[in-house]
Amino acid sequence: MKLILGLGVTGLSVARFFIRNNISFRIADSRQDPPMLQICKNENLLHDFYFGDWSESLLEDISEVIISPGIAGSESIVRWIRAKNISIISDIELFGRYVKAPMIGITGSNGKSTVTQLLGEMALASSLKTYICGNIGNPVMECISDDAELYIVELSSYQLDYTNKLDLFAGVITNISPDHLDRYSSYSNYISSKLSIYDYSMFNIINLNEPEVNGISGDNFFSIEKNESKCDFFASKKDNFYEVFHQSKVLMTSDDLLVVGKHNIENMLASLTLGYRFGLSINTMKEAAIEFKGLVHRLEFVSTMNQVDFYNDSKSTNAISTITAINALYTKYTNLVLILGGIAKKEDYSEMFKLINQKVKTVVLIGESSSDFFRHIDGPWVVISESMKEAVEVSKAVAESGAVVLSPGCASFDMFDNFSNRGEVFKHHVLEDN
Ligand code: UMA
Ligand code: ADP
Repeated sequence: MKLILGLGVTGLSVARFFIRNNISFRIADSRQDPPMLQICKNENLLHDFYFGDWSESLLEDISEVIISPGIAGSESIVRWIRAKNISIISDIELFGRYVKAPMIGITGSNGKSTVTQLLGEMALASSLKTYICGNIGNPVMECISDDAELYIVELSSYQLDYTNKLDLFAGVITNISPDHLDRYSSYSNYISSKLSIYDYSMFNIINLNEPEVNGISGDNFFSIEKNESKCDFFASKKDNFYEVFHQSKVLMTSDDLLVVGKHNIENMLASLTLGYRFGLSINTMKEAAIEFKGLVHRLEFVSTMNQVDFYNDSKSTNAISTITAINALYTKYTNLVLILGGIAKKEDYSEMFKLINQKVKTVVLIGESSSDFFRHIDGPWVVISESMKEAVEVSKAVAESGAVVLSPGCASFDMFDNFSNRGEVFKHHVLEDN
């Protein structure tokens, strides 16, 4: 019998698959009332189940465990599984056993979802029956389909940690910077987790700007301003914009795009290189890139009100993504207001504070990290707000002819359900007196 551990969206997708395929399973979650419980009841998926503190008896008669990515390897249940030598796999590995169409995998610290979505739009524009799935929020086990021609799968390090076998047509690491360090005993373990994608890829796609992938033998390469001759796609800054080259010819410039910032050029290069390796037409990819509006909550343009532009970058949950947002905006706006804070990650925020102190006019702090962050801000006007509503009101009052960006650099769970709830609340308050 199989054991599904965790009843979030991953556990639910695996349970549905097992029911459809007459595979017997037990399902367990350490929470008394896990998020997908009611749906499971409605769909009659619960036959052998247990909710509450982990117990070793859950492992009786179990031949394999399919574990949800949110359950850390340090949990007692994982230690018991390992001690008993029971096979433990991710939903991704399970998925790989059943799919027939090629898979492209995308991991990295930032930009995974953007690259996954953009490549997906390029493939869809090429009329391929494409499934965009994985950590992006669409569990892979919901996407198995006989008519699929391509799966584009976002892979988190958590999913890679529980994956032992997988056949990817191509894989990429967008970039690597410290993240999730509460889950890893060291930064180098986190890096190894990311690098493991290349163990499963037939073609390794390499970002030459990322030093951590230097030792990996690559098949296709991209970069901004580095090793042009080696690159399939390359970007270079000219005046105030970037030119994107394919085989020494300018394919497009950043001014052709709806998304902003150098990081989105990096994401574009990753998607183009993966698509090129897969055989998508350059022109179709270019058209899809030009039409790409970006993802919600990632430096998403919300509205212009009273000559102030508002951006929602709620998906920024680490220092580097806030640095990225400031870098993308400060040249355009001299009056930049930043809404920052939440649950700080166990990482070094000093570079972020350095940039904030140089480039941001006003910082509005929210959440648990407020008093700690307050001590590091020296230069901008800084105010602590108790709620998102208050933070938006303060920002509106000071942002004259400039921009307000919510780019928290922190997790959201002190004040919100998740990053998307945080972004929606922000947008609601931005638009409420409109
Ligand atoms: N949990 C328990 N007890 C359990 C099981 C889970 O307390 O028995 C907790 C976990 O510690 C975690 C939360 O519940 O805090 C959710 O974990 P989960 O594994 O049940 O999550 P799912 O609902 O299955 O969603 C997961 C991914 N979540 C995580 O990796 C935490 C989703 O990524 C992903 O979209 C989904 O599978 C589909 O593949 C979210 C995420 O935050 C968006 N990912 C991290 C990131 O992008 O940085 C890695
Ligand atoms: P991920 O799926 O890896 O979390 P997203 O595409 O969802 O990545 O973006 C998450 C955050 O990182 C957003 O704040 C976004 O603006 C920022 N970001 C996106 N792409 C990059 C990149 N290539 N480098 C740095 N930051 C990025």
